[in-house]
Amino acid sequence: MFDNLSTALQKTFKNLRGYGKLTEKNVKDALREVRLALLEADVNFKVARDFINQVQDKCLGDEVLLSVTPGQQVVKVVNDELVALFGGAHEEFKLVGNPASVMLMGLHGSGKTTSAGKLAYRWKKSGRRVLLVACDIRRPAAVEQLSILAEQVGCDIVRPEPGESVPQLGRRAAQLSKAVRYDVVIYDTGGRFQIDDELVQELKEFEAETQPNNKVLVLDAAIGQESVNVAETFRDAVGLTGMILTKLDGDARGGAALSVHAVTGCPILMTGVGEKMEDLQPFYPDRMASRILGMGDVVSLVEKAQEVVDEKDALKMQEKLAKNQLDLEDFLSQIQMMKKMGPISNMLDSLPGNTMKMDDKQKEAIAKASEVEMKKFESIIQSMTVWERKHPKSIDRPRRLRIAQGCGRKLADVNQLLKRFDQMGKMGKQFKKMEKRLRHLQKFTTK
Ligand SMILES: Nc1nc2c(ncn2[C@@H]2O[C@H](COP(=O)(O)OP(=O)(O)OP(=O)(O)O)[C@@H](O)[C@H]2O)c(=O)[nH]1
Ligand SMILES: [Mg+2]
Repeated sequence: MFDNLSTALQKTFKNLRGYGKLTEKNVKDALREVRLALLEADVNFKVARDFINQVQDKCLGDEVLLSVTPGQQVVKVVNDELVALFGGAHEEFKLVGNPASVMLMGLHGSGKTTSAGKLAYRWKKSGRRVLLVACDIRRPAAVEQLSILAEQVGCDIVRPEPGESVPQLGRRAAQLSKAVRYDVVIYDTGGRFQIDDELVQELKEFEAETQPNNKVLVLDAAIGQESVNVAETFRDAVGLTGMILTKLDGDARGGAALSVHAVTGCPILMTGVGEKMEDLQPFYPDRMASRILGMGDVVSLVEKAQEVVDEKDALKMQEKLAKNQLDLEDFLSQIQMMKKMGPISNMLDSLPGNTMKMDDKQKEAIAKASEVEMKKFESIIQSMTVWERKHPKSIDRPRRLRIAQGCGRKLADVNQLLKRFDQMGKMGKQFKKMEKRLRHLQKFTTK
Protein backbone atom coordinates (compact mmCIF):
# COMPACT_ATOMS: atom_id res chain seq x y z
CA MET A 1 0.00 0.00 0.00
CA PHE A 2 1.13 3.56 -0.75
CA ASP A 3 4.21 2.31 -2.60
CA ASN A 4 3.75 4.43 -5.72
CA LEU A 5 2.73 7.51 -3.79
CA SER A 6 5.66 7.06 -1.53
CA THR A 7 8.13 6.74 -4.39
CA ALA A 8 6.71 9.78 -6.16
CA LEU A 9 6.83 11.95 -3.04
CA GLN A 10 10.31 10.90 -2.14
CA LYS A 11 11.53 11.68 -5.64
CA THR A 12 9.97 15.14 -5.54
CA PHE A 13 11.49 15.92 -2.17
CA LYS A 14 14.89 14.66 -3.21
CA ASN A 15 14.89 17.19 -6.03
CA LEU A 16 13.73 19.91 -3.69
CA ARG A 17 16.46 19.23 -1.19
CA GLY A 18 18.98 19.64 -3.97
CA TYR A 19 18.37 23.42 -4.07
CA GLY A 20 20.25 25.55 -1.61
CA LYS A 21 17.53 28.19 -1.50
CA LEU A 22 13.98 27.73 -2.66
CA THR A 23 11.97 30.06 -4.80
CA GLU A 24 8.23 30.28 -4.95
CA LYS A 25 8.42 28.57 -8.31
CA ASN A 26 10.45 25.61 -6.95
CA VAL A 27 7.80 25.04 -4.28
CA LYS A 28 4.89 25.39 -6.66
CA ASP A 29 6.45 22.97 -9.14
CA ALA A 30 7.11 20.46 -6.40
CA LEU A 31 3.59 20.75 -5.07
CA ARG A 32 2.19 20.19 -8.53
CA GLU A 33 4.05 16.90 -8.53
CA VAL A 34 2.70 16.07 -5.09
CA ARG A 35 -0.83 16.82 -6.25
CA LEU A 36 -0.42 14.50 -9.24
CA ALA A 37 0.98 11.79 -7.00
CA LEU A 38 -2.04 12.11 -4.68
CA LEU A 39 -4.48 11.92 -7.57
CA GLU A 40 -2.66 8.94 -8.96
CA ALA A 41 -2.99 7.25 -5.59
CA ASP A 42 -6.74 7.73 -6.10
CA VAL A 43 -7.16 10.37 -3.43
CA ASN A 44 -10.44 12.22 -3.72
CA PHE A 45 -9.78 15.31 -5.87
CA LYS A 46 -11.27 17.78 -3.40
CA VAL A 47 -9.18 16.32 -0.63
CA ALA A 48 -6.05 16.56 -2.80
CA ARG A 49 -6.82 20.17 -3.73
CA ASP A 50 -7.38 21.27 -0.13
CA PHE A 51 -4.27 19.43 0.95
CA ILE A 52 -2.10 21.19 -1.61
CA ASN A 53 -3.59 24.59 -0.75
CA GLN A 54 -2.80 24.08 2.91
CA VAL A 55 0.72 22.96 2.23
CA GLN A 56 1.32 25.78 -0.21
CA ASP A 57 0.14 28.43 2.24
CA LYS A 58 2.54 27.16 4.84
CA CYS A 59 5.46 26.69 2.47
CA LEU A 60 5.41 30.06 0.82
CA GLY A 61 5.94 31.96 4.04
CA ASP A 62 9.37 33.40 4.86
CA GLU A 63 9.78 30.90 7.64
CA VAL A 64 10.25 28.11 5.14
CA LEU A 65 11.71 29.90 2.15
CA LEU A 66 14.34 31.75 4.13
CA SER A 67 15.24 28.91 6.45
CA VAL A 68 18.59 27.18 6.31
CA THR A 69 17.09 23.90 5.15
CA PRO A 70 14.09 24.88 3.05
CA GLY A 71 13.83 21.45 1.36
CA GLN A 72 13.56 19.69 4.67
CA GLN A 73 11.09 22.25 5.92
CA VAL A 74 8.79 21.51 3.01
CA VAL A 75 8.96 17.81 3.83
CA LYS A 76 8.06 18.64 7.40
CA VAL A 77 5.06 20.71 6.32
CA VAL A 78 3.86 17.88 4.08
CA ASN A 79 4.43 15.42 6.89
CA ASP A 80 2.36 17.50 9.31
CA GLU A 81 -0.43 17.93 6.77
CA LEU A 82 -0.46 14.19 6.05
CA VAL A 83 -0.81 13.53 9.76
CA ALA A 84 -3.74 15.96 9.85
CA LEU A 85 -5.27 14.28 6.81
CA PHE A 86 -5.22 10.95 8.62
CA GLY A 87 -7.00 12.51 11.58
CA GLY A 88 -4.26 14.14 13.66
CA ALA A 89 -3.92 12.46 17.00
CA HIS A 90 -4.25 8.72 17.41
CA GLU A 91 -7.73 7.78 18.54
CA GLU A 92 -8.04 4.72 20.66
CA PHE A 93 -10.84 2.21 20.07
CA LYS A 94 -12.58 2.94 23.37
CA LEU A 95 -15.07 0.39 24.54
CA VAL A 96 -18.06 2.38 25.68
CA GLY A 97 -21.11 0.95 27.48
CA ASN A 98 -21.86 -1.96 29.73
CA PRO A 99 -21.55 -4.25 27.96
CA ALA A 100 -19.71 -2.29 25.31
CA SER A 101 -21.45 -2.91 22.02
CA VAL A 102 -19.90 -2.66 18.61
CA MET A 103 -21.86 -2.72 15.37
CA LEU A 104 -19.76 -3.48 12.32
CA MET A 105 -21.13 -2.46 8.95
CA GLY A 106 -19.89 -2.10 5.41
CA LEU A 107 -20.09 -3.32 1.86
CA HIS A 108 -19.90 -6.93 0.76
CA GLY A 109 -16.45 -8.40 1.27
CA SER A 110 -15.03 -5.34 3.02
CA GLY A 111 -13.80 -7.49 5.89
CA LYS A 112 -16.54 -7.17 8.54
CA THR A 113 -16.61 -10.79 9.61
CA THR A 114 -12.83 -11.09 9.65
CA SER A 115 -12.57 -7.84 11.64
CA ALA A 116 -15.24 -9.07 14.08
CA GLY A 117 -13.05 -12.12 14.73
CA LYS A 118 -9.91 -9.99 15.04
CA LEU A 119 -11.54 -7.60 17.51
CA ALA A 120 -12.88 -10.52 19.54
CA TYR A 121 -9.39 -12.02 19.57
CA ARG A 122 -7.86 -8.75 20.72
CA TRP A 123 -10.33 -8.09 23.51
CA LYS A 124 -10.42 -11.69 24.65
CA LYS A 125 -6.64 -11.51 24.98
CA SER A 126 -7.00 -8.50 27.24
CA GLY A 127 -9.24 -10.55 29.52
CA ARG A 128 -12.70 -9.50 28.40
CA ARG A 129 -15.74 -11.72 27.92
CA VAL A 130 -16.75 -11.30 24.32
CA LEU A 131 -19.97 -12.24 22.54
CA LEU A 132 -20.12 -12.36 18.76
CA VAL A 133 -23.46 -12.02 16.99
CA ALA A 134 -23.92 -13.36 13.46
CA CYS A 135 -26.40 -10.93 11.94
CA ASP A 136 -26.00 -11.91 8.30
CA ILE A 137 -29.10 -14.03 7.81
CA ARG A 138 -29.02 -14.01 4.01
CA ARG A 139 -25.89 -16.06 3.55
CA PRO A 140 -25.93 -19.29 5.55
CA ALA A 141 -22.17 -19.52 4.99
CA ALA A 142 -21.74 -16.19 6.77
CA VAL A 143 -23.00 -17.64 10.07
CA GLU A 144 -20.72 -20.61 9.59
CA GLN A 145 -17.75 -18.31 8.91
CA LEU A 146 -18.28 -16.39 12.14
CA SER A 147 -18.87 -19.61 14.09
CA ILE A 148 -15.47 -20.89 13.00
CA LEU A 149 -13.83 -17.64 14.08
CA ALA A 150 -15.66 -17.71 17.43
CA GLU A 151 -14.38 -21.20 18.04
CA GLN A 152 -10.88 -20.21 17.02
CA VAL A 153 -10.90 -17.21 19.36
CA GLY A 154 -12.70 -19.09 22.11
CA CYS A 155 -15.69 -16.81 22.60
CA ASP A 156 -19.46 -17.28 22.54
CA ILE A 157 -21.66 -16.61 19.56
CA VAL A 158 -25.34 -15.92 18.92
CA ARG A 159 -26.72 -17.37 15.70
CA PRO A 160 -30.00 -16.44 14.00
CA GLU A 161 -33.00 -18.63 14.66
CA PRO A 162 -35.31 -19.78 11.84
CA GLY A 163 -37.71 -17.03 10.81
CA GLU A 164 -36.00 -14.39 12.91
CA SER A 165 -35.50 -10.97 11.31
CA VAL A 166 -32.21 -9.10 11.70
CA PRO A 167 -33.59 -6.51 14.14
CA GLN A 168 -35.27 -9.28 16.18
CA LEU A 169 -31.99 -11.14 16.36
CA GLY A 170 -30.25 -7.94 17.40
CA ARG A 171 -32.70 -7.35 20.22
CA ARG A 172 -32.37 -10.94 21.47
CA ALA A 173 -28.56 -10.72 21.44
CA ALA A 174 -28.57 -7.33 23.17
CA GLN A 175 -30.78 -8.70 25.95
CA LEU A 176 -28.63 -11.78 26.31
CA SER A 177 -25.42 -9.76 26.46
CA LYS A 178 -26.82 -7.77 29.38
CA ALA A 179 -28.32 -10.74 31.21
CA VAL A 180 -25.17 -12.85 30.99
CA ARG A 181 -22.91 -9.85 31.67
CA TYR A 182 -20.57 -9.94 28.77
CA ASP A 183 -17.99 -7.18 28.58
CA VAL A 184 -18.25 -6.71 24.84
CA VAL A 185 -20.81 -7.65 22.23
CA ILE A 186 -19.87 -7.44 18.55
CA TYR A 187 -22.56 -7.41 15.85
CA ASP A 188 -21.33 -8.65 12.47
CA THR A 189 -23.93 -7.35 10.02
CA GLY A 190 -24.45 -8.55 6.45
CA GLY A 191 -23.01 -6.72 3.47
CA ARG A 192 -24.35 -5.67 0.09
CA PHE A 193 -22.69 -5.00 -3.20
CA GLN A 194 -23.93 -1.47 -3.00
CA ILE A 195 -25.88 0.66 -0.63
CA ASP A 196 -29.60 0.60 -1.33
CA ASP A 197 -32.66 1.81 0.52
CA GLU A 198 -33.40 -1.63 1.86
CA LEU A 199 -29.96 -1.92 3.46
CA VAL A 200 -30.21 1.54 4.96
CA GLN A 201 -33.66 0.76 6.36
CA GLU A 202 -32.45 -2.53 7.82
CA LEU A 203 -29.42 -0.88 9.42
CA LYS A 204 -31.60 1.84 10.91
CA GLU A 205 -33.99 -0.68 12.43
CA PHE A 206 -31.14 -2.78 13.69
CA GLU A 207 -29.49 0.22 15.24
CA ALA A 208 -32.70 1.26 16.95
CA GLU A 209 -33.14 -2.22 18.45
CA THR A 210 -29.56 -2.73 19.64
CA GLN A 211 -28.46 0.86 20.29
CA PRO A 212 -24.78 0.09 19.89
CA ASN A 213 -22.29 2.49 21.48
CA ASN A 214 -19.71 1.96 18.79
CA LYS A 215 -20.90 2.18 15.19
CA VAL A 216 -17.98 1.18 13.06
CA LEU A 217 -17.68 1.20 9.31
CA VAL A 218 -15.42 -1.46 7.86
CA LEU A 219 -13.86 -0.19 4.68
CA ASP A 220 -11.74 -2.00 2.12
CA ALA A 221 -8.80 0.36 1.53
CA ALA A 222 -8.46 -1.02 -1.98
CA ILE A 223 -11.71 0.38 -3.31
CA GLY A 224 -10.38 3.90 -3.72
CA GLN A 225 -12.56 6.96 -4.13
CA GLU A 226 -15.74 4.92 -4.17
CA SER A 227 -15.16 4.40 -0.45
CA VAL A 228 -15.78 8.03 0.19
CA ASN A 229 -19.40 7.86 -0.98
CA VAL A 230 -19.90 4.64 0.93
CA ALA A 231 -18.60 6.16 4.12
CA GLU A 232 -20.77 9.24 3.75
CA THR A 233 -23.92 7.21 3.18
CA PHE A 234 -23.37 5.00 6.20
CA ARG A 235 -22.57 8.04 8.32
CA ASP A 236 -25.76 9.81 7.27
CA ALA A 237 -27.91 6.70 7.73
CA VAL A 238 -26.90 5.54 11.20
CA GLY A 239 -24.05 7.75 12.34
CA LEU A 240 -20.50 6.46 12.69
CA THR A 241 -18.20 6.55 15.66
CA GLY A 242 -15.17 5.21 13.82
CA MET A 243 -13.77 3.22 10.95
CA ILE A 244 -11.63 0.18 10.37
CA LEU A 245 -9.59 0.19 7.17
CA THR A 246 -8.88 -3.31 5.92
CA LYS A 247 -6.44 -4.85 3.46
CA LEU A 248 -3.68 -2.33 4.01
CA ASP A 249 -1.30 -5.20 3.38
CA GLY A 250 -2.39 -5.28 -0.27
CA ASP A 251 -0.89 -3.33 -3.13
CA ALA A 252 -3.78 -0.94 -3.63
CA ARG A 253 -2.95 2.71 -4.11
CA GLY A 254 -4.29 3.81 -0.76
CA GLY A 255 -6.45 6.72 -1.84
CA ALA A 256 -9.29 5.62 0.42
CA ALA A 257 -7.10 5.68 3.46
CA LEU A 258 -5.98 9.19 2.62
CA SER A 259 -9.41 10.61 1.82
CA VAL A 260 -11.84 9.00 4.15
CA HIS A 261 -11.12 10.88 7.34
CA ALA A 262 -11.18 14.24 5.62
CA VAL A 263 -14.56 13.48 4.06
CA THR A 264 -16.36 11.90 7.02
CA GLY A 265 -14.63 13.55 9.96
CA CYS A 266 -14.64 10.13 11.60
CA PRO A 267 -11.51 8.66 13.15
CA ILE A 268 -9.77 5.65 11.64
CA LEU A 269 -9.46 3.38 14.65
CA MET A 270 -7.84 0.25 13.36
CA THR A 271 -6.28 -1.21 10.25
CA GLY A 272 -6.41 -4.73 8.91
CA VAL A 273 -3.03 -5.87 7.65
CA GLY A 274 -3.60 -9.54 6.83
CA GLU A 275 -6.04 -12.39 7.09
CA LYS A 276 -4.96 -13.82 10.42
CA MET A 277 -6.55 -12.95 13.76
CA GLU A 278 -3.46 -11.05 14.94
CA ASP A 279 -3.45 -8.88 11.83
CA LEU A 280 -5.30 -5.91 13.26
CA GLN A 281 -3.39 -2.83 14.36
CA PRO A 282 -4.36 0.43 16.02
CA PHE A 283 -4.05 3.32 13.59
CA TYR A 284 -1.52 6.08 14.18
CA PRO A 285 -1.74 9.04 11.78
CA ASP A 286 1.83 10.17 12.47
CA ARG A 287 3.35 6.76 11.88
CA MET A 288 1.44 6.31 8.65
CA ALA A 289 2.65 9.69 7.41
CA SER A 290 6.27 8.86 8.26
CA ARG A 291 5.90 5.60 6.45
CA ILE A 292 4.64 7.29 3.30
CA LEU A 293 7.47 9.80 3.40
CA GLY A 294 10.01 7.02 3.65
CA MET A 295 10.90 7.57 7.26
CA GLY A 296 9.64 4.12 8.12
CA ASP A 297 7.27 3.02 10.79
CA VAL A 298 9.98 2.13 13.24
CA VAL A 299 7.81 2.79 16.27
CA SER A 300 5.28 0.11 15.26
CA LEU A 301 8.08 -2.31 14.59
CA VAL A 302 9.57 -1.68 18.01
CA GLU A 303 6.17 -2.10 19.63
CA LYS A 304 5.60 -5.36 17.81
CA ALA A 305 8.99 -6.54 19.03
CA GLN A 306 8.05 -5.56 22.57
CA GLU A 307 4.91 -7.67 22.29
CA VAL A 308 6.83 -10.83 21.48
CA VAL A 309 10.11 -10.24 23.26
CA ASP A 310 10.48 -10.38 26.97
CA GLU A 311 12.03 -7.10 28.08
CA LYS A 312 14.52 -8.73 30.44
CA ASP A 313 15.66 -11.10 27.72
CA ALA A 314 16.10 -8.20 25.34
CA LEU A 315 18.21 -6.27 27.84
CA LYS A 316 20.37 -9.29 28.53
CA MET A 317 20.82 -9.77 24.81
CA GLN A 318 21.77 -6.12 24.34
CA GLU A 319 24.40 -6.31 27.06
CA LYS A 320 25.84 -9.47 25.62
CA LEU A 321 25.89 -7.94 22.16
CA ALA A 322 27.67 -4.86 23.43
CA LYS A 323 30.28 -7.01 25.17
CA ASN A 324 30.54 -9.32 22.21
CA GLN A 325 29.48 -12.29 24.35
CA LEU A 326 26.66 -13.66 22.25
CA ASP A 327 26.64 -17.38 21.65
CA LEU A 328 24.69 -19.60 19.31
CA GLU A 329 21.97 -20.18 21.91
CA ASP A 330 21.26 -16.44 21.69
CA PHE A 331 21.36 -16.61 17.92
CA LEU A 332 18.78 -19.39 18.02
CA SER A 333 16.47 -17.48 20.32
CA GLN A 334 16.77 -14.45 18.04
CA ILE A 335 15.72 -16.54 15.08
CA GLN A 336 12.79 -17.88 17.06
CA MET A 337 11.80 -14.37 18.09
CA MET A 338 11.91 -13.17 14.49
CA LYS A 339 9.57 -15.99 13.57
CA LYS A 340 7.12 -14.83 16.23
CA MET A 341 7.14 -11.31 14.81
CA GLY A 342 5.33 -12.51 11.72
CA PRO A 343 6.19 -12.52 8.02
CA ILE A 344 9.38 -10.68 7.15
CA SER A 345 7.69 -8.96 4.23
CA ASN A 346 5.49 -7.06 6.73
CA MET A 347 8.58 -5.97 8.63
CA LEU A 348 10.28 -4.75 5.48
CA ASP A 349 7.38 -2.39 4.98
CA SER A 350 7.99 -0.81 8.34
CA LEU A 351 11.67 -0.13 7.85
CA PRO A 352 12.92 3.25 6.75
CA GLY A 353 15.08 3.61 3.69
CA ASN A 354 15.60 1.48 0.68
CA THR A 355 12.87 -1.07 1.11
CA MET A 356 10.25 1.53 0.22
CA LYS A 357 11.61 1.56 -3.28
CA MET A 358 11.34 -2.18 -3.71
CA ASP A 359 8.37 -3.58 -5.48
CA ASP A 360 6.32 -6.35 -3.94
CA LYS A 361 8.11 -9.05 -5.91
CA GLN A 362 11.50 -7.93 -4.62
CA LYS A 363 10.22 -7.72 -1.07
CA GLU A 364 8.68 -11.15 -1.39
CA ALA A 365 11.96 -12.57 -2.70
CA ILE A 366 13.99 -11.08 0.14
CA ALA A 367 11.47 -12.21 2.70
CA LYS A 368 11.41 -15.71 1.30
CA ALA A 369 15.20 -16.00 1.19
CA SER A 370 15.49 -14.81 4.79
CA GLU A 371 12.82 -17.21 5.93
CA VAL A 372 14.53 -20.16 4.21
CA GLU A 373 17.85 -19.14 5.74
CA MET A 374 16.42 -18.78 9.23
CA LYS A 375 14.89 -22.24 9.00
CA LYS A 376 18.22 -23.65 7.87
CA PHE A 377 20.18 -21.98 10.65
CA GLU A 378 17.64 -23.09 13.22
CA SER A 379 17.98 -26.73 12.21
CA ILE A 380 21.79 -26.52 12.25
CA ILE A 381 21.97 -25.00 15.72
CA GLN A 382 19.49 -27.55 16.97
CA SER A 383 21.83 -30.26 15.76
CA MET A 384 24.67 -28.94 17.96
CA THR A 385 25.45 -29.94 21.52
CA VAL A 386 25.00 -27.36 24.27
CA TRP A 387 28.77 -27.08 24.60
CA GLU A 388 29.11 -26.32 20.92
CA ARG A 389 26.43 -23.66 21.08
CA LYS A 390 28.30 -21.95 23.89
CA HIS A 391 31.69 -22.23 22.19
CA PRO A 392 31.12 -21.44 18.53
CA LYS A 393 34.76 -20.62 17.95
CA SER A 394 35.79 -24.13 18.96
CA ILE A 395 33.66 -25.94 16.40
CA ASP A 396 36.29 -27.66 14.28
CA ARG A 397 35.89 -29.45 10.97
CA PRO A 398 34.99 -32.92 12.37
CA ARG A 399 32.34 -31.32 14.55
CA ARG A 400 31.04 -29.31 11.59
CA LEU A 401 30.75 -32.48 9.55
CA ARG A 402 28.86 -34.25 12.32
CA ILE A 403 26.51 -31.30 12.78
CA ALA A 404 25.82 -31.15 9.05
CA GLN A 405 25.04 -34.84 8.98
CA GLY A 406 22.84 -34.57 12.05
CA CYS A 407 20.49 -32.07 10.43
CA GLY A 408 20.77 -33.28 6.86
CA ARG A 409 22.51 -30.12 5.62
CA LYS A 410 25.77 -29.52 3.81
CA LEU A 411 29.09 -28.66 5.39
CA ALA A 412 28.94 -25.38 3.47
CA ASP A 413 25.68 -24.50 5.26
CA VAL A 414 27.30 -24.99 8.65
CA ASN A 415 30.24 -22.86 7.57
CA GLN A 416 27.87 -20.18 6.34
CA LEU A 417 26.06 -20.09 9.67
CA LEU A 418 29.29 -19.79 11.63
CA LYS A 419 30.48 -17.03 9.35
CA ARG A 420 27.19 -15.17 9.72
CA PHE A 421 27.42 -15.54 13.46
CA ASP A 422 30.92 -14.12 13.40
CA GLN A 423 29.61 -11.09 11.50
CA MET A 424 26.98 -10.59 14.15
CA GLY A 425 29.70 -9.78 16.62
CA LYS A 426 30.38 -6.73 14.52
CA MET A 427 26.76 -5.65 14.68
CA GLY A 428 27.04 -3.85 18.01
CA LYS A 429 28.50 -0.90 16.19
CA GLN A 430 25.75 -0.86 13.62
CA PHE A 431 23.11 -0.79 16.33
CA LYS A 432 24.70 2.33 17.71
CA LYS A 433 24.56 3.93 14.29
CA MET A 434 20.91 3.01 13.89
CA GLU A 435 20.08 4.49 17.26
CA LYS A 436 21.69 7.75 16.24
CA ARG A 437 19.68 7.84 13.04
CA LEU A 438 16.48 7.18 14.94
CA ARG A 439 17.16 10.01 17.32
CA HIS A 440 17.76 12.28 14.37
CA LEU A 441 14.44 11.24 12.84
CA GLN A 442 12.61 11.87 16.08
CA LYS A 443 14.02 15.36 16.30
CA PHE A 444 12.94 15.96 12.78
CA THR A 445 9.37 14.72 13.11
CA THR A 446 8.50 16.30 16.44
CA LYS A 447 7.65 19.94 16.28
N1 LIG B 1 -5.19 -9.40 3.03
C1 LIG B 1 -6.22 -9.11 3.81
N2 LIG B 1 -7.37 -9.74 3.61
C2 LIG B 1 -8.42 -9.44 4.40
C3 LIG B 1 -8.33 -8.44 5.40
N3 LIG B 1 -9.55 -8.35 6.00
C4 LIG B 1 -10.33 -9.26 5.38
N4 LIG B 1 -9.69 -9.91 4.41
C5 LIG B 1 -10.18 -10.94 3.48
O1 LIG B 1 -11.23 -10.38 2.72
C6 LIG B 1 -12.21 -11.36 2.41
C7 LIG B 1 -13.59 -10.88 2.83
O2 LIG B 1 -13.62 -10.73 4.23
P1 LIG B 1 -14.93 -10.92 5.11
O3 LIG B 1 -14.54 -10.67 6.52
O4 LIG B 1 -15.61 -12.20 4.82
O5 LIG B 1 -15.79 -9.73 4.58
P2 LIG B 1 -17.28 -9.32 4.98
O6 LIG B 1 -17.33 -7.84 5.00
O7 LIG B 1 -17.71 -10.01 6.20
O8 LIG B 1 -18.08 -9.86 3.71
P3 LIG B 1 -19.66 -10.14 3.62
O9 LIG B 1 -20.05 -10.87 4.85
O10 LIG B 1 -19.80 -10.97 2.39
O11 LIG B 1 -20.31 -8.84 3.47
C8 LIG B 1 -11.77 -12.62 3.13
O12 LIG B 1 -11.12 -13.46 2.23
C9 LIG B 1 -10.81 -12.11 4.18
O13 LIG B 1 -9.85 -13.07 4.53
C10 LIG B 1 -7.08 -7.76 5.57
O14 LIG B 1 -6.89 -6.87 6.40
N5 LIG B 1 -6.07 -8.13 4.74
MG1 LIG C 1 -19.36 -11.22 6.59
